[in-house]
Amino acid sequence: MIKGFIFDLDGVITDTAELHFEAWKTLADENGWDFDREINDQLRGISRLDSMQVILDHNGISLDEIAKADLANQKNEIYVKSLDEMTPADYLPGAKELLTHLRTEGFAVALGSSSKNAEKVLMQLNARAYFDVIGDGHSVTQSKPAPDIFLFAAEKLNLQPSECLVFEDAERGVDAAKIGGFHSVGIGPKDRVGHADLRFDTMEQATLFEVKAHFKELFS
Ligand code: B16
Ligand code: MG
Repeated sequence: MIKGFIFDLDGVITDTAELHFEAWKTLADENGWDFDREINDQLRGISRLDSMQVILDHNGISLDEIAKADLANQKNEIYVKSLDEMTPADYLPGAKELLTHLRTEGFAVALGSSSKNAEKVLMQLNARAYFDVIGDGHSVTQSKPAPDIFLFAAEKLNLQPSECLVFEDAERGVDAAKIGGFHSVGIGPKDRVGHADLRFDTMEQATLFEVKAHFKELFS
């Protein structure tokens, strides 16, 4: 039976991808690196330091851990500053409605994000009250596709992975859910999240009615 829902943040609850892109682009321009939307798409769902590594590899640059962390911090400062502009109007269409519906139906709800800025994003959206448990970039060390963040969230909800549905917009996020033994809902195009148990193009289509209809036997 499905008793809990675990949501990724960026790309599922709100679209911070554009803000991440702008912050990485600023850092890349300052350092004369090549960086475009194609590279940015590879950063979806992976941690800040792993993202930094992808960008450095793409540019054939090798740096020590301290220099890498310093650059990643610079990017983070730009990104965090841009979060100040985020408001409760910035949910992805359908996300707030689904979270509200889950609350009224009494499901357990957790966040399972790779971001270390998840609390700040939830605060800007005024979304904290929708979540019983916050799993974020501070909760585990191994980032997606390791299933650790979702296992952490399920354990805190006192649920088994088989009792939870994970919502993800990243290929590696869906990989993580599957490796962990969770049911999965992919948000986005087939070539990115087509391996999820159920897929919607947008969160607006991902209503509780549709989800229940698909996983009929798992809802009583
Ligand atoms: P931060 P998610 C991920 O969030 C983003 O998709 C990814 O692009 C970002 O690098 C990562 O968080 C780390 O974010 O720099 O704020 O710690 O999709 O797992 O909610
Ligand atoms: Mg995401």
